[in-house]
Amino acid sequence: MTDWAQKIRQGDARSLARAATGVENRDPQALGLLRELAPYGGHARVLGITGAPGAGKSTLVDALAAALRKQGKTVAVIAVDPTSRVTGGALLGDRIRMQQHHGDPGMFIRSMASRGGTGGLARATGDLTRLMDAAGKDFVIIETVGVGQDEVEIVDLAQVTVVVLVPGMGDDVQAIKAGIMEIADVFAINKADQPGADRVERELQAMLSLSERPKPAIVRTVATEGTGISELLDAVGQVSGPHGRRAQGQQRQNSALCHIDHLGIAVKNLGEAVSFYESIGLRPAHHETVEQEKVRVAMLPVGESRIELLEPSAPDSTVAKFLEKHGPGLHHVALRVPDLQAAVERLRASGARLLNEPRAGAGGHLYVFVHPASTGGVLLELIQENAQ
Ligand SMILES: Nc1nc2c(ncn2[C@@H]2O[C@H](COP(=O)(O)OP(=O)(O)OP(=O)(O)O)[C@@H](O)[C@H]2O)c(=O)[nH]1
Ligand SMILES: [Mg+2]
Repeated sequence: MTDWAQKIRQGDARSLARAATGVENRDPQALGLLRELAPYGGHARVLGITGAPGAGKSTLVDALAAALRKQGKTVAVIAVDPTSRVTGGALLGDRIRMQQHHGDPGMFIRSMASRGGTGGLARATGDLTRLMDAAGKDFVIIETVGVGQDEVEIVDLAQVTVVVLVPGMGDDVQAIKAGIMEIADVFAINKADQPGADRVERELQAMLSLSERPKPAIVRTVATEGTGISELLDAVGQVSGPHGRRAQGQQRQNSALCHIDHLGIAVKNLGEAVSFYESIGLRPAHHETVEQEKVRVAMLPVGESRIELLEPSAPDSTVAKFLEKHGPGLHHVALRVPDLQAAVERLRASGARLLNEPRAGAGGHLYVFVHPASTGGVLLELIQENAQ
């Protein structure tokens, strides 16, 4: 691991700030660092906070971050302004916030304004989010104004999206972009200290009653006073926790589409191994010798999956080397995925180590191997059946 990456993993705030700037500027060295750190990611909860200009998003993010810090959680805040409407005032506000948290190594705050280009901001936000995740931050909070396409993309990064509404919007609730309404997992009615909170809530309820999807929670907040913040965090937890709506939906979707195709087990003696599995009721569906891999194979169906017993047919086969190094045991796990090319692209983006380009095996299936260093210690084979 490079020195830079090591420092970031150790929580060095200065190294992280330098990396964030490099990533924003698409500096090749920083992007290399991002790839190097990718295997450490995947732990952070990513929250999106979106809403109209001046709704109190920054104040709310501040209050959320402070509450999380009190719980001992580390937090990164990314404030994004895709509309280029950032005035001196808004930037000044963000600067004051940064001073408040100055010196707290568990807190990282970065503001990004559009530089006139389109699309680039969503990408930079994604990269910055991955950097913060890999650096070990428990929460990444992304603040963005809910107006355009960029924000919808930015909010796509979030596991949970909070849409901030305020009293006085009245009928304007109807006018809020349908796209933004659709992405809300939780609604915060902020500035609930001002008249009209009841009315916005009624409008919102009425609008949600027309929708088919599960009802998002509605939480009233007064961000300036810290009121409703713990309720908001609870509502967010309901969505993103292991039993949350979002998590369950994704799990169902993923587990329906992916299957364990087979478990590959390296053995010294195929005959002995087969007779063991026969003694617990399994039967080999077929035997073969794969010349290319220098390996003899017995496939034993187990429900929808199989156990693949592998015995080297030559001393220089990879399985023989595996046996020498590790002894007999689990050699690889093979997952069947619906779209191998898409999986490969996601793996590449996250910096995973692929051992080969996707290639076609006998029978027309596509497969790729992923190095154990990226998968938690076991060689992973990804397979797509019937890939024409
Ligand atoms: N009365 C009241 N004022 C609030 C509340 N929350 C925020 N404000 C005020 O609303 C103003 C805008 O707050 P910000 O947090 O900067 O709003 P924002 O949505 O981040 O604004 P932009 O980033 O410019 O879109 C500030 O003056 C806040 O002090 C609240 O709950 N009640
Ligand atoms: Mg703001």
